[in-house]
Amino acid sequence: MKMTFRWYGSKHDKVTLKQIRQIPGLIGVISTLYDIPAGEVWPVERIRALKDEIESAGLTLEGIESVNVHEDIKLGTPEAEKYIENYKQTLRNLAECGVKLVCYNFMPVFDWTRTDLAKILEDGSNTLSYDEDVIRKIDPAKMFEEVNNNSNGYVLPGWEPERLGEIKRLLELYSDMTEEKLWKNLENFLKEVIPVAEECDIKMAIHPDDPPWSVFGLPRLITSKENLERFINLVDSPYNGLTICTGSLGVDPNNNIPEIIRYFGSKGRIHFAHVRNVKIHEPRKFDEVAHKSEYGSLDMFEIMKAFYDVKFEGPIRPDHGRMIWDEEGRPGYGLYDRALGAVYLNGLWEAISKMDKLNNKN
Ligand SMILES: [Mn+2]
Repeated sequence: MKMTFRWYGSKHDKVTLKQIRQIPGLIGVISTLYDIPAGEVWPVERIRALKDEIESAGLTLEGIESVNVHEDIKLGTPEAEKYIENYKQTLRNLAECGVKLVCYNFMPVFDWTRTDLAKILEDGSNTLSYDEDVIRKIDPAKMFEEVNNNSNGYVLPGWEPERLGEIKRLLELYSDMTEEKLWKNLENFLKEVIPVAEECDIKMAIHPDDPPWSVFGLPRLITSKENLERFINLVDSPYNGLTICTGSLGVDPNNNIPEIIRYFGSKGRIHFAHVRNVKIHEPRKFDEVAHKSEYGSLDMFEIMKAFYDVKFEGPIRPDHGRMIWDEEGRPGYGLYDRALGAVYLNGLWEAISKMDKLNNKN
């Protein structure tokens, strides 16, 4: 595996490439052109400039997270075709610059959803948190406003303020959307895009829905082992793969994460991994916590062992972190706690690989 860090670009991230370069064991970043709206073609010169900037800081661009899918594609409107063509062109342009991995998601309207962006934990740090009771009581547009008012001045992915006016219209458009229709639209997207990804040698890695259940009555698909299996079979190509996000899938206790990693990893369909821990307090009520196993509901040793056992060679990144040491920044994406996460995961990996070699000697 290759340990990486998510970086939003110098205009959109307080964390610098210089800081990332100094985290022990970090080799590269996962980045994006954050200001390009979903549906538009990414210009080659912009991609190249991003790559050059990262490389001159002594890091590599290990992949893109995300190239967002336009809502019209998810809705399956007549406009979808145009946006799919643009998506393909973006993949070609990325390939021209040597990009080999693209992460994306297929969640309607809302990207990841939390009900508190700065819940205070026992140790005084703060973190992202989710409580289904809040979701049940709140109007989605109101929630959208609150997220924007509490994000320390940062624009959160999927929660761009210019979308607020659109939210009501979008929810209206999705009012008769069913899971099966959404699967169909996802299949149409993949049938168009995966052959281009194959030509371009770009591994596509869908991110699970976060949280992995329906929110505000909108259908969600990438939620369980069964649905991941259905997904990879929509287009049976090694380029049609997965991002395993342990914290997204892991808040549903029915999802056995090490087993999921072993199953899809041995099929060669995991191309990217987000590794973080979550503490489930009761069904559909959880906090994001420090990476170390004892703080959450996931066994990080078992998770890293599963990646090791399937010989996972793709990029891994620590996922969201808490805000610690009085850091203020983009919720979930501060420097310190994510850096601690990266080092901890690297430590587990070193121990697992050395124990394995030791055992094989005896
Ligand atoms: Mn994730």
